[in-house]
Amino acid sequence: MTAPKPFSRLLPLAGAFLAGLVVVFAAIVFISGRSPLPIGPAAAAVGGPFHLEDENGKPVSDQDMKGRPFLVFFGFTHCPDVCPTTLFEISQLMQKLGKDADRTGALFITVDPERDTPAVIKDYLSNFDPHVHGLTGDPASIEATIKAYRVYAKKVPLDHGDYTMDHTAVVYLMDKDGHFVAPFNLKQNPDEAAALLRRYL
Ligand SMILES: [Cu+2]
Repeated sequence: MTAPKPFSRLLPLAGAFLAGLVVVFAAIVFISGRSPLPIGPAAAAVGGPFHLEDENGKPVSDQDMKGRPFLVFFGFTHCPDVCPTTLFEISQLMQKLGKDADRTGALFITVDPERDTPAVIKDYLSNFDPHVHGLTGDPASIEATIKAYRVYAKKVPLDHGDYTMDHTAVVYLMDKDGHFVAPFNLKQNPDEAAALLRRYL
């Protein structure tokens, strides 16, 4: 008669434990729709502190936006179509908001600080609603802001030494506390867009 080895008695237990782990892991993957392993809190975060200057050369930081919901859009003044279209749509939205527009904000942050000085941005924004403010800064501050918003921006050389910029065209809706809510859809009817933004006042 031999006594069962302790190890072999543990095997079924270990098996059950491993099976349990697999179930938990599968549940997390199912719920989140992606592997739980590589995701930290930082990866999900969009936005954060920034220190830039507006079209009048006045310093503007994320703290100045506290207390009102705002839209953030990255672009550049030499942009042929996406930026002017988006700024036109934001202007329409601001007009729909009427007096409430004063309780919101819209930031056009340049991805091309080399050419987009405050004066250039000021001139450019004169075509749009005055609630839209343009931000620029030194290349390092712009780079940090681009990173914080998970924006893609890349210089693309053109003929004659000229260049254009490829860039993310997402409009970010930020709440009163400066937290990212969701991408803001400007392609919807302006009344609906205004109603959506009013919900965050
Ligand atoms: Cu653009």
